[in-house]
Amino acid sequence: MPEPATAEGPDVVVVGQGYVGLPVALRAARVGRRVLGFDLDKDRVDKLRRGESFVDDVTDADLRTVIADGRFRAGDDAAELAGFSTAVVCVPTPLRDGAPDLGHIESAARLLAPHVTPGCCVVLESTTYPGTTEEVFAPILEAGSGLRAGPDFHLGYSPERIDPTNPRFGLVNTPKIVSGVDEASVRAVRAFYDLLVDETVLAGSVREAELAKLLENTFRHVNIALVNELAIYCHELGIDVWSVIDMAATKPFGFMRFTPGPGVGGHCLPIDPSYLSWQVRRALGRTFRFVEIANDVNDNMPGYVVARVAEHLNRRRLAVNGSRILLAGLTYKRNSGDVRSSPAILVARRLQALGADLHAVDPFLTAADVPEGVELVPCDAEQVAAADLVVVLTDHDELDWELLGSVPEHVLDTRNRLRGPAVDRL
Ligand code: SAJ
Repeated sequence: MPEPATAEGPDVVVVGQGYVGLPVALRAARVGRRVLGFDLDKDRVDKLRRGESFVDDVTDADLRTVIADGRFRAGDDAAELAGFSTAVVCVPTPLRDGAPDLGHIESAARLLAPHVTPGCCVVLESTTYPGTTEEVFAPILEAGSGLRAGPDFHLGYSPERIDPTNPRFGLVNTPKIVSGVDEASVRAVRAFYDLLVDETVLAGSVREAELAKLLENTFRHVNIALVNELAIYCHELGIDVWSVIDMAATKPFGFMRFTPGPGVGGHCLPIDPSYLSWQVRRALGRTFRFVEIANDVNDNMPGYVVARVAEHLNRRRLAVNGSRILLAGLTYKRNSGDVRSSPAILVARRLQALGADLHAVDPFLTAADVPEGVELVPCDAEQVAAADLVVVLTDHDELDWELLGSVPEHVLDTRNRLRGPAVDRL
């Protein structure tokens, strides 16, 4: 698709065009800004230039509209960053050997620094530990521009809250926390997002904004670990943990439902809480025990599921070794095609190591996505009948649940998707 020429350079640049950056770039273009979606991944940039989206919440049509309007273009040449009035950085913040890896943030700062001009505004959105914006990101911008964050250019932090495939909440209708290193920066950051979203919420400081995001995900991680550990004990006590959670959830206040599962995957929960515990350990020499315990419990769940598989087969005088097991769902969560840190993949690998004959059904995946030796098969009667055991790991809505549950005494369900007394559940 030919790229319409844009008369001038971008006034907004968004560095990082993934599930966070692309929606931000598209929204800025939609509200009339001239936007450059910048990414170092040339293949990703080529797809965007062709009007092809690779992000759940952005359609090809969304993309082609703003390209045709001349409001959005994708680029991978740092020279194209020149001239921005607002830069938003939405790059990954993974862990490396258990510690925060700020390499992408530092790289983005180095790319932007030569193009930082007096009065411009730079915002970091990537999830990170308190202090990153002012102690890591700002010094690189200042060194590369000769300008000072605050007095010369505006700088702030606004945590991303994108929940891919969420049918109710998206960028526009999710309150956006904003912050700045000084009053003028607060005004500039807030003014930018006030154009993009329904509601901005002012944090008392940049560090508060950074920590608020970590709290959001640590809260989930800890509470998921709570119900995971409860599930283990309920199984041994002969109590139905799913029914217990349903009962507790009838309380209209002071309780929030979380459910057990095969572990915690994705791009957020396995990582963000460890940014917090790492910072507490580094800054205070203390152990953030809740995070450490939650990591331990959640990391243990794939192994626990494998133990339950062995226990289930053993009751039928079958060994894992040589048993034909059909895994239902391999991605990290329902209705997502993302396998990053998926606990289901860890379960598959462990069962494989024990000699199981593994087949899997997952409508979101291709054979290339699944571990070698695991055969991706259609969800059909032949596959279910041939399986010694069906293990539900990720309960995608579009799987044939009536078929998967057609032999309930041959099912271990880790997501409480299948009903009936014969089904074995976490
Ligand atoms: N999980 C459970 N039990 C639960 C909830 C989740 O086992 O009760 C598992 C999921 O299966 C998955 C992992 O935890 O493997 C993470 O699930 P998640 O629902 O937290 O989904 P994520 O990782 O996509 O988290 C995102 C986060 N969004 C951002 O960081 C912007 C999180 O803050 C959102 O609250 C979450 O989506 C959401 O609510 O869906």
